[in-house]
Amino acid sequence: MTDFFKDIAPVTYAGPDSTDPMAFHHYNPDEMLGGKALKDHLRFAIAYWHSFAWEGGDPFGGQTFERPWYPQDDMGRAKQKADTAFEMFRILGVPYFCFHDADVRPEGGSFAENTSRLDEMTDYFAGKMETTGTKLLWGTANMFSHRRYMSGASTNPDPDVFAFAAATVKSCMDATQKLGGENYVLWGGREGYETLINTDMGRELDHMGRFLNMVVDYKHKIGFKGTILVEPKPQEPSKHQYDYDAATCFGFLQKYGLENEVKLNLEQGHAILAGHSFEHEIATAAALGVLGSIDMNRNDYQSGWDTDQFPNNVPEVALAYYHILKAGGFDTGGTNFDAKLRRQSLDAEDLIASHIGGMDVCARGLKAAHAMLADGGLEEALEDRYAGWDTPAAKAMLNSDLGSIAARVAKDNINPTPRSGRQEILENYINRFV
Ligand code: XUL
Ligand code: CO
Repeated sequence: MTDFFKDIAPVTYAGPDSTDPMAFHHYNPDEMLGGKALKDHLRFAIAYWHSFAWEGGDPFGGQTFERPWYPQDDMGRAKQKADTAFEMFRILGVPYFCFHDADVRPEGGSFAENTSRLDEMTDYFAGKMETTGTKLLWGTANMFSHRRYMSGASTNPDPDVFAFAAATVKSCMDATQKLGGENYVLWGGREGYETLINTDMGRELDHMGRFLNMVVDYKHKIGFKGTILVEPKPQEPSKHQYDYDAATCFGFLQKYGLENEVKLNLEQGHAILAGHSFEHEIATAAALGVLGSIDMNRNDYQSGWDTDQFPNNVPEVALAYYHILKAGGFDTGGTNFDAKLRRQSLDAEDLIASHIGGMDVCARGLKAAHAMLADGGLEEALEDRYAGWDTPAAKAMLNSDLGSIAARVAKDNINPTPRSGRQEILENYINRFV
């Protein structure tokens, strides 16, 4: 036990009419929705990096938070940080967490020292996971903060950096496997370029493809049962990232023969940076068969940065879960709060309240999505809109050729009549549920 959260009691469900700011109003973990408990639909995870490792800095100023585990360069304080993290998981009743190696252990002087520190910390985690029941949604390697990665990890022009990155991913996959992680994530913040003037893009993509194949080979070698996930993002920190968005990632996976091995971890803020909506990215991944997991947050629409704020827009979240439910819900994936406090939110209470709000918004969105699907209004509209394709002539056309189609259009004098897309009517329909 730490005294960081002092007298903050475990958060319970108080219902929508409660005014208690430290209670859930919509997230009732055991409430059943379509034969499945809310907690099993949503599979919430807390991001270790934002809640415990990030110190409140922004590009114009450093640390604003004061935490008993700072400075984060000492193994004793790393354990104190872990004690606090597991305390928060317990208070919130969140079933999962996610971490990078660099979030949980201080940087060592060598790969060997990094690995032994990571091992020591994951042993420490294992004991805590055993007693609290908290599970690992995914593990990952931070291959973007240290200066060695400034020109990329697997895409670095220096093969020694490729080697260091490969060794690091191996150690992080081992750690994830040891803790029973359900997925392993690769986000390539530095896998891209600052300028094309000094970049051999074709070579870098080939190296990244080879690297990911090695990750998949290693997964099979160690019998890791989880899913390998790539997380798309168009830019920031790199000017351009190769894993730009879901569609770009799918093209990359296909080129390197990995489309049946690797799925996507989609993040709302990254979708916005790519000029998409979150539901666009989810629907794209679902259509391509690579929907894996989500990082839930929101961006400030005016700032143009990846501000990683906690979600608070129910209609947006509802459409995201609508597409997730339509695709059959999560398998190994879940809802990871890749979200951080604002740098003025200094208090322990802020850490808890931010997650309460995020979990409530997700629960409301999920319930709205489920109600829409149960009502079936959008599905009926879709069926009606595409009904013409159910006719034998339309089906046959897809197996025919331009010449025969042209002959049929001329012979039958086919002259299409435009029909309304009924967008406003459907938007009004959705508003009944959110
Ligand atoms: C960065 C981001 C990362 C990944 C994991 O924008 O989303 O935190 O989720 O490396
Ligand atoms: Co993320």
